[in-house]
Amino acid sequence: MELQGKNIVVIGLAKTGLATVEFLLARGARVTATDMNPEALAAAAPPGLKTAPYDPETVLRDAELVVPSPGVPPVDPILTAAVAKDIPIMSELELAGRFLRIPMVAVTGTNGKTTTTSLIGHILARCGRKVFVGGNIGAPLIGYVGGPQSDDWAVIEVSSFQLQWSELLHPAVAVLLNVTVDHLDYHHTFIAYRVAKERLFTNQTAADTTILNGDDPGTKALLRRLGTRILRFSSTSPVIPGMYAENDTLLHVSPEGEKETYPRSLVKLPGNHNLENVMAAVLAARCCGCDPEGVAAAVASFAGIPHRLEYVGERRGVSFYDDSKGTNVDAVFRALATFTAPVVLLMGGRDKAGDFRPLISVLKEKAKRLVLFGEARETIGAVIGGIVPTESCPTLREGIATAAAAAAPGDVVLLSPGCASFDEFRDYKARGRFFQEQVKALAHD
Ligand code: UMA
Repeated sequence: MELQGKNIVVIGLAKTGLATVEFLLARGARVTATDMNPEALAAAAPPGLKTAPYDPETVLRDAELVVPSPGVPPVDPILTAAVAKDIPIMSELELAGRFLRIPMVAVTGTNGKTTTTSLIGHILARCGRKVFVGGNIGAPLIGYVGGPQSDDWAVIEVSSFQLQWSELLHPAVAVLLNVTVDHLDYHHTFIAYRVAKERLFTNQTAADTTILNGDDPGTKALLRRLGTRILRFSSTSPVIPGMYAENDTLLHVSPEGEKETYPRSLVKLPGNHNLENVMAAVLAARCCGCDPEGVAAAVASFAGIPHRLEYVGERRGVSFYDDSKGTNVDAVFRALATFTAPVVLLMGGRDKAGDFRPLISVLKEKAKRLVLFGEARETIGAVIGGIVPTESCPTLREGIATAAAAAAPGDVVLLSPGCASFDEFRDYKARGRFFQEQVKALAHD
């Protein structure tokens, strides 16, 4: 793809936008950048970059290509104007994919992406492969493809936002962990969200591998459509070829019928959903040529990722868990389902048009109290408030104090917000760090 002299518009000037600008300028493109936040726009300083106000007419005047940041929704006025004017739109991932020279393992799904991506990276590295781990997990791929690309594999966490404007992306190994309702504020319908996720497989051929969740009802339709080497994983029933749980064992059966087993006890991460994430990661790592012994040792040494059901500590006999990364309803469901002790659940933040009704049964079964906080507290309260005793607090700080006071020895206090963090925090990490600091400051007795 020739970029020299091309007029390219970049929307959004945070992590992705800035890395994209740098890549494009280095390749001789004429780059105009814009951001709805005037401060971000004013702060953008790369030499040679032209900036423009957030106005479709001005920004798109000579545009030949538009690269939006992942957080820019399709209904954005500049994007809708670009569509109307037939100006091509490409996500940063799509653009980066066109310059990637090493094979890609791509991981998408509503929940578990970061854990699975990290684990695949961890296994590959422990098995002696050189690996770049990036994408939605942190470092944008565009920043990598501008460099020497000296790794064996790129393991990329892919969000539905990045797939929205993607056409030729071609992972050698593609993993779809699960699809449940999320990001309706961006995609508007569940179908549109699912379609975006499945765009990951569009360019895969018989030489490529697709790893799917055998327990996801949408997988059946995909099985009929895909012409790839398909492997499935399941925590409930045998799936061949693929990997499944049977009593204390995880069984892996290859397409050639070869069997290998892994003790279930290797998996240190809590919950059924993590068992699924581990099986998906093992399948991917085996596809990348890692040997079973190396894979087993790497899985056993993986302790999980921060803010994902992370154990924070114990205060007065109460265990505190930080699941700040649980920003949608399904994540809250999975987190709650993990515990056998009574849970005081902290939920809230900025609503993403989530449907909270699916939580009713698991709340009744697992939670002794619900503490709602932040901007979404009334919206959530209107749907599930009162299912168990419920309190409402304006901020997370007050929510934590209320939850700690309500918990008795033997209980769990779980922050699994089911919402974005942006009403009070920069991101879910800042929210998780705040929770951990507050918990550590609680009295021991
Ligand atoms: N902006 C606009 N117009 C808009 C929206 C935003 O101009 O309509 C501007 C903002 O003012 C801001 C910039 O765009 O200056 C922000 O862009 P962004 O939201 O795309 O954020 P980045 O910092 O570039 O981070 C993005 C991903 N963010 C989102 O998808 C919302 C990060 O994923 C990702 O780690 C990073 O690229 C590197 O790849 C975060 C995320 O929340 C973790 N992802 C969602 C999730 O996991 O659920 C998909």
